[in-house]
Amino acid sequence: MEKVKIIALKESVLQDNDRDAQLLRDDLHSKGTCLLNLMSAPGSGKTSTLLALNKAFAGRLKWGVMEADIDSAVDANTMLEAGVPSVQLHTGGMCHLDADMTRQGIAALGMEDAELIVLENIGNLVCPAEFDTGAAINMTILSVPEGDDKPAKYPLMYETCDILVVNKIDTLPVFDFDKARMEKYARARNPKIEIFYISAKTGEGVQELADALVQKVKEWNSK
Ligand SMILES: Nc1nc2c(ncn2[C@@H]2O[C@H](COP(=O)(O)OP(=O)(O)OP(=O)(O)O)[C@@H](O)[C@H]2O)c(=O)[nH]1
Ligand SMILES: [Mg+2]
Repeated sequence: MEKVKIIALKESVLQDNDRDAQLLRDDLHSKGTCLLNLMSAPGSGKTSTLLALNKAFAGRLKWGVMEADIDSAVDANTMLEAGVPSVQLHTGGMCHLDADMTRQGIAALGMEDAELIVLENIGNLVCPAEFDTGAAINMTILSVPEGDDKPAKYPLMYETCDILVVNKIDTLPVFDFDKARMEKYARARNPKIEIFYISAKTGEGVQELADALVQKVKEWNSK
């Protein structure tokens, strides 16, 4: 098995993260690379969704993944085994990545020709939403077992994101998850948020999400 590269990120010395994030976004854009920041609570299905997307992309995108965690190399190994170039980033206990940490990860991934780089951020609904990573697309996952009230309780996450993926819809029959209520809360925070319903387990809805992402990435890179 290919040995996964583990990078211990250094804390950023830059104070102005927003400015640094914009520099990174511009730099990636000039190279034709779209960065997608994927955020959610632990266990919502970030890695499972990336695996499902890999199949649904069907080779249409040259892409790689940065897996950020406090510890372990589980997620990067999972993606590598699926044939997706990946590195594991360790944040030294921090609950989010900022733009400079993201830049270190991109350098370690070493994919100058990537059309899409996904940052699987630390599982957390609060801290990651507070830091611009330089991503062109911010995407969050809410899984059905977490409950339909999360957009009301963690508003910044939904305000920050362009795309909301509701995952684990195969479990809808056993949870009291009210889609209309969830959408009302989410759109109250962010009227423009795009919502996709998927099951990373059964594959339902994944093709629609993959097609939308391919289109957004190509649009961003050719802008
Ligand atoms: N029933 C069901 N289970 C799912 C689905 N997607 C993921 N899971 C399960 O949910 C658990 C967590 O999935 P992960 O993909 O590891 O979640 P994650 O968000 O990457 O987790 P962290 O990286 O630890 O934050 C695993 O046991 C998955 O098999 C789904 O669509 N339906
Ligand atoms: Mg994961």
